[in-house]
Amino acid sequence: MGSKKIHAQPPENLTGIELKKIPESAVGVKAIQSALSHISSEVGLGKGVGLLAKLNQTDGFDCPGCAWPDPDEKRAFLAEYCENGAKAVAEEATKNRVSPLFFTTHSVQELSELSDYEIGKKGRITHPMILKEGATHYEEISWQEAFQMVGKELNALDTPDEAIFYTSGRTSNEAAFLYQLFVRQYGTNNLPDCSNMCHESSGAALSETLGIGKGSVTLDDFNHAELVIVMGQNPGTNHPRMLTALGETKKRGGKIITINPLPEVGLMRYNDPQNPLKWIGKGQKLTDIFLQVKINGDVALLKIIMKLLLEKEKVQPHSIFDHDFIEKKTSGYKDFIKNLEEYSIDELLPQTGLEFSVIQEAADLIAQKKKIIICWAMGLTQHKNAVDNIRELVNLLLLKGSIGKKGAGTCPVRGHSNVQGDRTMGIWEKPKDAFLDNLEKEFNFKAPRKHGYDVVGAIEAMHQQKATVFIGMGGNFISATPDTEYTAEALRNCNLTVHISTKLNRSHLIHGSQALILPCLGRSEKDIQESGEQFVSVENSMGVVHQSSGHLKPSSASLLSEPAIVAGMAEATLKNSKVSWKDLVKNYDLIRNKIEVTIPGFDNYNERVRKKGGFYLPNNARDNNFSPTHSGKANFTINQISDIELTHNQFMMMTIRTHDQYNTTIYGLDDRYRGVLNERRVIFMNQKDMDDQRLTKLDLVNLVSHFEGEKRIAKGFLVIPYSIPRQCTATYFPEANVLVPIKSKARISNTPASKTVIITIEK
Ligand SMILES: Nc1nc2c(c(=O)[nH]1)N[C@H]1C(S)=C(S)[C@@H](COP(=O)(O)OP(=O)(O)OC[C@H]3O[C@@H](n4cnc5c(=O)[nH]c(N)nc54)[C@H](O)[C@@H]3O)O[C@H]1N2
Ligand SMILES: Nc1nc2c(c(=O)[nH]1)N[C@H]1C(S)=C(S)[C@@H](COP(=O)(O)OP(=O)(O)OC[C@H]3O[C@@H](n4cnc5c(=O)[nH]c(N)nc54)[C@H](O)[C@@H]3O)O[C@H]1N2
Ligand SMILES: [Mo]
Repeated sequence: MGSKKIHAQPPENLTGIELKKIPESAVGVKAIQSALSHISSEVGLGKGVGLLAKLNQTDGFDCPGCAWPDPDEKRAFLAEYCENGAKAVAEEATKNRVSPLFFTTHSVQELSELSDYEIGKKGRITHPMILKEGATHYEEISWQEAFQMVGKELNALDTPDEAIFYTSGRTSNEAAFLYQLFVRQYGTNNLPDCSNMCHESSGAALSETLGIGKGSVTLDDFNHAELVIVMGQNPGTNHPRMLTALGETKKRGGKIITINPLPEVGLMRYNDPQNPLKWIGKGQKLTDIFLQVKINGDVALLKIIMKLLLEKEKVQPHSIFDHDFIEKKTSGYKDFIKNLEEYSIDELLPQTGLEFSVIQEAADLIAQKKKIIICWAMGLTQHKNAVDNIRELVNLLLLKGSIGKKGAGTCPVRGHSNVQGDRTMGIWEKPKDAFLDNLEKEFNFKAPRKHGYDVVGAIEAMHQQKATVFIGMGGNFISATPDTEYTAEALRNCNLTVHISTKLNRSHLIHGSQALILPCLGRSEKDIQESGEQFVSVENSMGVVHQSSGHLKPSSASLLSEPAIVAGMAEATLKNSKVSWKDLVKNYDLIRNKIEVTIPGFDNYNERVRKKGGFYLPNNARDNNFSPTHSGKANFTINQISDIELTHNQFMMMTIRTHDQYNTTIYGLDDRYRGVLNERRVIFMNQKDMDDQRLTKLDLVNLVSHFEGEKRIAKGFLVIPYSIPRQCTATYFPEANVLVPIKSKARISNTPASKTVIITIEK
């Protein structure tokens, strides 16, 4: 029995596909029905509706779904949630429990045969658990023993750089600050986080060009924008509350251009969730011009658009570009224009896969507008030239002077609800010296200066046994990372793997010689410490810091809060720390006081975070000030088009999310907005490509990825004809992660290129 394989990948079996007509608009009655059905099956209807009433209200808790901001002023009762927010809450507040008895009756191997959907549905973990060396089952362990074990293993390493401290993006500011402090006092900057796989490319591009790694717009800017361009993003599923903001832009006469290989339903039309009279019917049209670009054709497309603008500008100088802004605020304009002129439209066009006329139409619209917002997400950040993608869109905004003024700017739409806050708190493998100086001064220790491993670096280090302890603050490392089998080998090389988690996931099953699961409170739950009930704080995608307090009774009396778990590990590990970890956890105001003195922008933190709606952090780009860049100005940059060359029979594959998942948490098996029900092992293809490959609808195929002579295979996917450009395909992650090579990543940001995987399709 013990010799049976432990599966790092989800099972290959199919679940019974049903294809449905693709809906015409997003949200509406179906979404409300779906939300209520998830809530009532996981939580119970009465309690569930009570929970939703607290979601994203100023006295309630922050939705664990996405990082889209809440309105500063008006918040409608029961309206500041969305279908997928409701599902996220249902997952956390579920009635189901994973108890010590559950682990006694299910071996690790047995659990690994389940799908991620089945694993997730097992529910909330109730007690700290240990998997002893050579054991087949987890067993209960006391918190004290667990902390001692972490301390013992960390102190046994030759150097602190042999330990990895991962963070997912749900961790509160308070927990994140303590965690990075613990890790730096222990002696390393090995603090990779989910950002490394997410918006790292945005951070890198924006810091270089605008002097701040965050976006510049506020929610109110959508009320003033003349044009919003949405690139590489599927908000109908992943940021549904954003549709309301886009609806506002439209109501005030603004236009929307969408750039995406897929006609994502939510972006085309939607039914305002806050206006029940509009829940039925065809809904409001959102997208005015749809550019169905080829995967990774964005730099080429932006270059064509800017070339067309330049032509117009030459005909009528000062009519299109904002020369006043360019002269006063930017650097590198001349070199940029010179480089742009070296490209010909004929050479660029094939990369986009588009008709020239539709690009011209988009350029004509952009030419007329002065207040432009560009929004983007993973469709731009997860390519080899991802940083180029984002720098290139900044070029467009700079030409138009569309930054640092009302109704205009950059809007990288973040994923995890506090991923931006975690970075602000110092969860970063490449900390700035000024930040470390502040920590040293306040806490009286010598902070490590050598940069640490990011996610890809950490996997490689574990694979080479340069790192042998892995600690994960939330997240699901094995299922979120690329190259599943390689990463599994890396984790199995460790002496100890530790996961601080709310729910069971596959990362608990792909373990080092010994493993710990440390179960923590979720967002929706009451957090009581010695001084009484606590709240935490988070930062949304637009730099608003606000509080979040849970209202539910914790799902088990044995859970600890994330700050308490960090304090426990720190006390057991650090012998000479001058920080009184236990005291800080008694009252989170004390942690916030420490944040205030070490991180700029948090003056009077405790007072301001208690104000309704919280407060905005400073943002130089929003203020039209670009002095933090290397040139002291906003920088034009020269960027590279895609260098991917497909040979005959090869396809580009992007790995995306269904409507029924939150990253690796699978809420259900449907992708309603793409008309696919009850199946995740599918590949979307262009019908003409299917014809060429002699494939018909629902044929079963294997996918083989090709990278620098290496091959990886994922078996058993059903082919679905879909509206997608030629030579482009789409699959879902985590199923397709096994195909993403560890070495295939973005220049500069090191983000896995999980949107451009080169594959062949075998029948
Ligand atoms: N319900 C729900 N909400 C979520 C999440 C979730 O899993 N579920 N995840 C959260 C997280 S962590 C994140 S980062 C965000 C992710 O939010 P998204 O980035 O919207 O998520 P993806 O499913 O990766 O979708 C990528 C989109 O980019 C398009 N795309 C792919 N390649 C290209 C390209 O080369 N060019 C262009 N122009 N488009 C391209 C795809 O067609 C797709 O529409 O959502 C957050 N919110
Ligand atoms: N191929 C491919 N791979 C991708 C992506 C892609 O588009 N394609 N997207 C990437 C992106 S954008 C991201 S952000 C990463 C996501 O990577 P991760 O953040 O690592 O993954 P999640 O699935 O969000 O993590 C879910 C787990 O977090 C735990 N959890 C939930 N809430 C809490 C909490 O409040 N506290 C604690 N301690 N734990 C909690 C639960 O145990 C749950 O199982 O995946 C990346 N991977
Ligand atoms: Mo993300």
